[in-house]
Amino acid sequence: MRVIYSEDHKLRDARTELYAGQLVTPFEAPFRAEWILAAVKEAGFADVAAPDAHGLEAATVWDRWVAAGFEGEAIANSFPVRRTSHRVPDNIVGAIGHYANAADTSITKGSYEAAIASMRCAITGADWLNAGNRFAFALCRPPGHHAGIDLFGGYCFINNAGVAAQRLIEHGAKKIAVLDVDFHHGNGTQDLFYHRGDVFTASLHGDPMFAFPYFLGHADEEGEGQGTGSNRNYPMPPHTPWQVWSSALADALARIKAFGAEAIVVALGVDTFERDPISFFQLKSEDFIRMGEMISAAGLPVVTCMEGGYGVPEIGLNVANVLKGLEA
Ligand code: Q9C
Ligand code: ZN
Repeated sequence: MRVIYSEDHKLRDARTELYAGQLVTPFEAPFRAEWILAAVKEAGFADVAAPDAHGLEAATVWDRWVAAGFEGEAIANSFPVRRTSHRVPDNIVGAIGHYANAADTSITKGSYEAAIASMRCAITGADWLNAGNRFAFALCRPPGHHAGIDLFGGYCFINNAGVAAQRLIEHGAKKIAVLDVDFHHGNGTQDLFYHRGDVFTASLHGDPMFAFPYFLGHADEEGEGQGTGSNRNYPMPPHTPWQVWSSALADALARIKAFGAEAIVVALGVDTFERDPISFFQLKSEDFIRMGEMISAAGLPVVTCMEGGYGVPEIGLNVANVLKGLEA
């Protein structure tokens, strides 16, 4: 298992998240990656490498926000919804609303650089598989699975797992699967590949009737056009325990095998943990070992990209347990 980690994640250190009608300290904060890195090292995963360099174009959002004279962090508050135009406004407030799918995620100085570093971890992880290795863990932060083709939100800016899948395809793979086990539906990843037949996307998550991202993730979303049949959603109700969750995982893995995937990109959130502060499943720390074992039993190369998992010290242990299960 190679672990890919960049210190540049620390450049994403927002002060504000719009949550429960207040600006709170973000759940998605630098300590997460530090705790996870420490725990995976502690568990014996010592092969930690920095990501390779991959393109960085200049981003202008933060500069435009500052130039507008605003003192707070850049938070979208107006959105193109039903019966509106989809032109991109010149005004920076309108422009960020155009590209946002949620108002929870503030943009700050350094957020873009951190998002690029996170994406680089995913690309480098995919390349570790491209070089013939079986397992990589891209310790991506900020996360990515809520970022759509042209949308940010849900703490995500660039869809790291999607980029990894594309990297594997561009290296010659004909079929790849993205398996999203984060508590939240992988709406961004679903968006990226919804019309494509070469990338199978599966997501196990809190039912969007009750959980973020609310507007996507239902069981009847199966893909369209060339992608018909290549998206699978497993929405589950509050208090779902491992016994139920794992039968959804078994079904997803069977479909990934039937699809003929040559590798799996795992979008790994450990916010399915019973004490996660913003989620409602009931997985226990030892369940994450079983999760890794089940995924490993598919017999495919696996690049794991870090997604969510918040607040509690166990996030590190839970991630290390998945990696242990994968290698068992
Ligand atoms: N009461 C990821 O796990 N806020 N993003 C939800 C719940 C947004 C989660 C509020 C959660 C985004 C990568
Ligand atoms: Zn999540």
